[in-house]
Amino acid sequence: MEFTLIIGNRNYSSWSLRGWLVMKLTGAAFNEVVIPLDLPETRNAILAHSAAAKVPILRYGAVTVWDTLAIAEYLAELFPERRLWPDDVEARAQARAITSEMHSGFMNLREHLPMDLRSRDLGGEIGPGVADDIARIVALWTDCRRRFGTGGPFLFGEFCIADAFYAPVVGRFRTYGIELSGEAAAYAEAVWQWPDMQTWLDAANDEPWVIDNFKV
Ligand SMILES: N[C@@H](CCC(=O)N[C@@H](CS)C(=O)NCC(=O)O)C(=O)O
Repeated sequence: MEFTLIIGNRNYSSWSLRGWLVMKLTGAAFNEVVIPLDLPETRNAILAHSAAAKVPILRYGAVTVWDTLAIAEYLAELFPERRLWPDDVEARAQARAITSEMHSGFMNLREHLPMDLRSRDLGGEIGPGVADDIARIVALWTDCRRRFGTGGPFLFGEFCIADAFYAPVVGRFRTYGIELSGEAAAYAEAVWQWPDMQTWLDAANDEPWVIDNFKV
């Protein structure tokens, strides 16, 4: 059986980036199917794989898993030896909490600073809601690094699902010129330099599609 991950454009699809980084953490080979977003044929192309009409989607034999958090949990169960969540129960609870917070929150950031990995100086609107989201994320990163990050440069030491979920935020901070300092700056740099992130960024740079004002 083979894994197939269906994703959107690498430059714009933040959920696809998260799912893909988690898939890479498993070390398993997988096929990638890219469906360009925001085109007249996009919806039907995604519907051919999942009635939820969103990417990413993971297929493995008879199993189809849609929604990034469900994909991450499924892969964590299939590959326990790869420790996709932190080993320590307290660290794991914190990792799940911040991953869930990303999955269901930060709506202002997502609305006003959409992911556009290869663009710079876009000057998105940093209103009070966006500023609150940024402050919350910086506080989370700093807290995780101080309490759980001794074993490496990531939130819980080694790169895990929580880092995959915040990787698009690292991209947004670059795109919109959000200045970071201290632990948050060092953490963002470590995520940016993560080899799988660099692979994704190179592919995003090479994509032909341009979408104005993509909002996810
Ligand atoms: N809650 C979903 C959100 C997925 C999502 O919103 N995906 C966007 C792309 S990043 C999408 O598929 N949009 C469909 C479209 O634009 O037609 C998840 O966690 O996977």
